[in-house]
Amino acid sequence: LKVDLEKKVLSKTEEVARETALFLEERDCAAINVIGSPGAGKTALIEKIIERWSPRTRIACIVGDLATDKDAKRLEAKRVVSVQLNTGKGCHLSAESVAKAVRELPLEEVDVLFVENVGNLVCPTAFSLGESLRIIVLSVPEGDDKVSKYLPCFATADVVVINKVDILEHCDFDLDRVTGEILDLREDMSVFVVSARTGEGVDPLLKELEARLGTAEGGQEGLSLREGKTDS
Ligand SMILES: Nc1nc2c(ncn2[C@@H]2O[C@H](COP(=O)(O)OP(=O)(O)OP(=O)(O)O)[C@@H](O)[C@H]2O)c(=O)[nH]1
Ligand SMILES: [Mg+2]
Repeated sequence: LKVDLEKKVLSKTEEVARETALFLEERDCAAINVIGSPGAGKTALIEKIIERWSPRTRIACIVGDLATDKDAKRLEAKRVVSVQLNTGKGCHLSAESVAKAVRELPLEEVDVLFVENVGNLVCPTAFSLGESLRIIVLSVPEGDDKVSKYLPCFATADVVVINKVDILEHCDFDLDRVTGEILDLREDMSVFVVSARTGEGVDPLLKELEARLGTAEGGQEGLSLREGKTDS
C-alpha cells in the first residue's frame, strides 16, 4: 500500500480559491489581495497606484465592505471598473464571493485586479482568495506593536506597506524596528514606507510590484500563482 503523504486535501474554500487563481491566470490577470486595519489607507493606496499605472496597466477592483459602496465609488472615480461586495456582518471576503465577482468582470481587458479586503488584521489573512500577491497595509498611527501582536497576519504577506509616513513625527512609531521585524518574517518579504497622501515612497513600491507581477514593459512573463503561504 502506497500512501502519498505529500498530497494535500484541499478544503472547499481552498479549492474555490485555486479555481479563481487558474481562471485569472488563463486570462493573464494578476490579483492583489490588499489587507489592513480599518482606515489604514488601503483604498488611498489603490487610488494612488491607479493614478500611476492606469491606463498603461489596465486595472479593475473588487472591494469588500460591510455595508456601503463608498470605496467602490472612490475607485470608480479613478475610471476603473469596481465591484462592491457587501459582507453584512462578515469580517472578510470569502473565496466564494470573489469567485463570483471575477466572473462579472471583463478580465480580458484587465491586467491587474485589486481586491480590497474588509478592514481587519485577523480573519482576512486566513483565507486565500486566489490572489497572486498579498499586500498588508499598516499605517503609523496604528502603533509600532502591531507586527508582533498580529504576527500571523504579517507572516502571510508578500509585501508590507507602512503607510502615512507623512505624519510619522506625530506618532510613536519606531520605523526601523518595525521594518526589521517584518523583514525577519521571511526571506522574500518586501517592506515599503509610503504616504498614499503625498505619494512619497510609492515609486519603489510600484517597481517591486511590477517586478513581482511581470507587468512592467514587455508583458506578464513573471506572473505565477501564489502558493503555500496563505492558509494555516
Ligand atoms: N495623513 C495621511 N492620511 C492618509 C494616508 N492614506 C490614507 N489616509 C487617510 O486615512 C483615512 C482612511 O483611508 P482609507 O483609504 O479610506 O483607508 P481604508 O484602509 O481603505 O479604510 P477601510 O476601507 O474603511 O478599512 C482617510 O481619511 C485617508 O485620507 C496617508 O498616507 N497619510
Ligand atoms: Mg477602504
